[in-house]
Amino acid sequence: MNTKLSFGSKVTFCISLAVLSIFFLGNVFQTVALADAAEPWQLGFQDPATPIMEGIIEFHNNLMFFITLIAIFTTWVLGRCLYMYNSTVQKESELFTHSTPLEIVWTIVPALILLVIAVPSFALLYSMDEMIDPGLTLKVIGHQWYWSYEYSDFTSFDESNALNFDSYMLPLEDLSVGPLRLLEVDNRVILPIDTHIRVIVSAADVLHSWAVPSFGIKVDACPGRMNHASMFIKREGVFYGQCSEICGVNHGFMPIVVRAVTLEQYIAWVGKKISE
Ligand SMILES: [Cu+2]
Repeated sequence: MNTKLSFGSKVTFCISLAVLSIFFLGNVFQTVALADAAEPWQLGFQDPATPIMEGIIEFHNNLMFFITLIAIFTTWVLGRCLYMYNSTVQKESELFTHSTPLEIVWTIVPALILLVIAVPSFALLYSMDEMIDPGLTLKVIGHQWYWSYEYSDFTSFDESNALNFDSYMLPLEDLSVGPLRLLEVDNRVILPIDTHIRVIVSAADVLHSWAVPSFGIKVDACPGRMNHASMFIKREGVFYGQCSEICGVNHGFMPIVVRAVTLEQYIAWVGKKISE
């Protein structure tokens, strides 16, 4: 084989470059969401608001490194094979059929890559399951087709007034300029920042899923079963999510809106709510 760059090498090089650029496009041209909500043609993640979501994005970026390397390498190998195993290029067949050193290499290397990936993956997985001494509990119940929320920690002094409410999507005719279509609700969930929060999720009728991308939270709401998750919101803001389990005709119309406020504002809100 001559050392000059052959036509096949150029083709495989171009294909590798194309694959590489596709992988990079997804990361470089990340769209910046105006609110903490999904936006049309969004390619990247929404800005994280919890340490868990930060971890998820970090892990995603780590994986992208390996994925890019593997994609380029396998595309190159495939391209070379397609080109070289061709009677016009190679008249005479090579005689070897096995290569023990090569087989050892292509077993060990992927195993090592998996090992390198597994360590941060498990660390993240277990940290997501961790329940760190929650300061308050939010109970989320999915209904066809709205969410209801209970703040089980709070009742009025005579226990006649509990803090719970339903949260419906704002219909189109009630929307003014500003609120997001199909994402805004009549009653937002109010939660404090810098507090360990336990979220308990269940459903009253069919499967739903309570998901807020900026929090890195997606918990299935199963009838007759309590699922839980913990979160720690790091910044104030309004965070949008949607039901993420096909649950019937209005599945797309049961959004989630969480407003994260300071602890003082939160306490004031709770006081106002239970005295209503
Ligand atoms: Cu649902």
